[in-house]
Amino acid sequence: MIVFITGASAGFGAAMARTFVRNGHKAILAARRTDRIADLAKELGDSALAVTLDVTSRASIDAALAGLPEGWRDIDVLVNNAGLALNTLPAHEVPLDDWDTMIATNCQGLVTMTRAVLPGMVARGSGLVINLGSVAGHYPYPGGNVYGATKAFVEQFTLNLRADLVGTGVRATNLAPGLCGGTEFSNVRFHGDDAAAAKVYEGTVPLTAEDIANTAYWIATLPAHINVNSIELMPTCQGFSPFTIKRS
Ligand code: NDP
Ligand code: 8X3
Repeated sequence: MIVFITGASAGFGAAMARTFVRNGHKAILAARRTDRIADLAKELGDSALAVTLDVTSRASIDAALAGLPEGWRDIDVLVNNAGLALNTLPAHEVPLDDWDTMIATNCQGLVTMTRAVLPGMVARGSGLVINLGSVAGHYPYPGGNVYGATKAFVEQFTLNLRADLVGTGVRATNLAPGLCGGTEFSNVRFHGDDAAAAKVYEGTVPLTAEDIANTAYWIATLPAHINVNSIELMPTCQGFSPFTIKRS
């Protein structure tokens, strides 16, 4: 299989690249930090290809795909993993730029990548798009405002892809993890405040990037007649809260 992974310079994406290559597949490692993906490609050898990509730029997506060398163009699996949360401030205080960046990356970038790769999959009569959703797209929480909304978008877009793709042989999955540690997700969310990021995982046994990579690999290696529409994972230590009721 040829697997195109956005956001392969860190976290889930890097773990997925290692998992797919270790199992004998080819991985295209895409992200903005060229040095990171180049190092990872070097570690993984001839079965990995580093491609600089900013998913918020249509020109960057077009250039990345047009520049794929012979033998790397027929993408079997697209993992739309590039994404981020910014901030946990309430809606009336959070900088609007943070919202814009999340929408541009998690929604606009994801749909643009998908639209660019899908025609080849449909023409070949097979393929899989795995989109990284989140529990934040299923359950509201304070400060989740636009991040959660982008992930709800990802889930509904994925299900609507399924509606369009029935009969084409192309599959689509929303992979929605809960609390997951060992990635840069919270460092990015707190704009580089590493102490605040570390606090998120204090006293927990979170999911790991390897757990998510193994799940993506399982989905991608299921028999062709099985489509996982949506899958939600949480660490055992994570649960649900009751409704908040503000009493006078
Ligand atoms: P990381 O911050 O560790 O990795 C995010 C990746 O996205 C990086 O490789 C980054 O690369 C890339 N990225 C960000 N913006 C862009 C862009 N504009 N163009 C290309 N690549 C970009 O996060 P995780 O691995 O934890 O998260 C991966 C995905 O999983 C995200 O979509 C996230 O929302 C989702 N998720 C994470 C959970 C968690 O708890 N960790 C739980 C549920 C979902 P670079 O900066 O080099 O471009
Ligand atoms: C990441 C999980 O709970 O921080 O998508 O929103 S959470």
